[in-house]
Amino acid sequence: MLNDTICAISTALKDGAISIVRMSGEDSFTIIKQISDVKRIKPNTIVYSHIRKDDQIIDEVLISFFAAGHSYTKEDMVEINCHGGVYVTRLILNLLLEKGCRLAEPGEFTKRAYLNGRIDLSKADSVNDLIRAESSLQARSAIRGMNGSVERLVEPLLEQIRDVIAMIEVNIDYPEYEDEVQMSNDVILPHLNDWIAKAEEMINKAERFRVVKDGLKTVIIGKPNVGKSSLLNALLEKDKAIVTDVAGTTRDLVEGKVSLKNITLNLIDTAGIHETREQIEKIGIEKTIEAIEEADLIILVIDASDIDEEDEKLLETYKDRNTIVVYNKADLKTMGEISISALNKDISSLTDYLNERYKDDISLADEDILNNERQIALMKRCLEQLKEAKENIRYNSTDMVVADLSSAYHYLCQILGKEYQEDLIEHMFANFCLGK
Ligand SMILES: Nc1nc2c(ncn2[C@@H]2O[C@H](COP(=O)(O)OP(=O)(O)OP(=O)(O)O)[C@@H](O)[C@H]2O)c(=O)[nH]1
Ligand SMILES: [Mg+2]
Repeated sequence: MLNDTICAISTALKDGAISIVRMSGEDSFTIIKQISDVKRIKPNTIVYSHIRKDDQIIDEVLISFFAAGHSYTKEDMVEINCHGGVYVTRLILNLLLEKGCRLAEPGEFTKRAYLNGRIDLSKADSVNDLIRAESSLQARSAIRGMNGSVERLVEPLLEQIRDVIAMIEVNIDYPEYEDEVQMSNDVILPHLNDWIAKAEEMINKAERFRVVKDGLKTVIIGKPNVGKSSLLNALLEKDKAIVTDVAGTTRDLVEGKVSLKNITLNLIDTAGIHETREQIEKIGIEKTIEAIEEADLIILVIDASDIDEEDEKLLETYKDRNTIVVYNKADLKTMGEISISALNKDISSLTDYLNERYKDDISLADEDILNNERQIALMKRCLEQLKEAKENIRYNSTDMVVADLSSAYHYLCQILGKEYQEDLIEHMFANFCLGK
């Protein structure tokens, strides 16, 4: 039900200086008058007051009033800034419930903002992303989203597809109007190629950014004893993994997380890869292979002082994956572009290289890009439909092309949470004054 009045505690429910209890809906102003000293409400103001229950003062508070149309939800809203004890905050919430408010569902204030047309769905996504942000990159991209980055990105593509659908439909429905542009295959195809390239670029950038934003799943691999665990410890700046001079020390996966300037690495140290009959080590190596499958980045460690054909084999196997080759034990012998001494915690050539390598991906934080899984998944479906349309153009099937374009358009509307059918029909009638 959209027109009932909802309430919730908007701050974390733990002891603190201040808590905020929020109310939204048409009875908000009536209810606040019943439980406080407020007699007349002047919208968009904050007043000092008391909350009362059965004439007893429960708390001394500040109350903000927002009139419909000028609030977060676009409905009448009240925010009560009360003292932050859990007990008092709950008491105020219960009072609102007694007076007829309903407890809001998670995200319901933002849902109302969307349903009442204050924000589109991509902005609502971003509110959620901002609340859940754990790093500055995540927060930066969420704020861009709240300021309409996804809309700015998707809307032009959506409009172009809509225009072409409308023109094809007009050609079909009104063949007698020859002065309208004829949407032949020659006209449609360049548009399709352009849209496909744009959709692919949006997906590519969003996925690259997602990796740096959420942290690169990074596995450290190599032969036994090359210094993988020493490198993990040096990156984490603590002795997380056991290091010994016995080959085959690490058997299970050891995990850790490190932030280097801008990027975050979700690190996994693994068992050294080599031929072995030893049962536990074998299981460890199987786990290593599984971790490699899921990795965004592989750091292949080689002992520069002791290279043999097992290293060559690993280089050959992983060279086509997203692999960085690191030559360790630089205190004994230096070689290669990235030369480190994990033992001496001298790993700056690796960290500098990583920061440089992902610089472009990190700078995507300042571009308009798709922000989350939901949006990326819908753009992928849109791309599939555009490719289908291109396929169907070759078979000269106008009906199929229109159906594909409509689906593509539909997915773009879903990204922004728009009603696609209505929008399309309205546009067709508005743009084509055919005197009918
Ligand atoms: N001289 C030198 N020794 C190193 C360096 N890094 C690691 N070592 C030594 O190499 C040996 C093996 O180090 P680990 O970090 O356990 O190697 P690992 O690759 O994890 O070995 P496994 O877990 O057995 O596969 C230890 O004796 C380390 O002290 C380095 O930069 N220089
Ligand atoms: Mg190890």
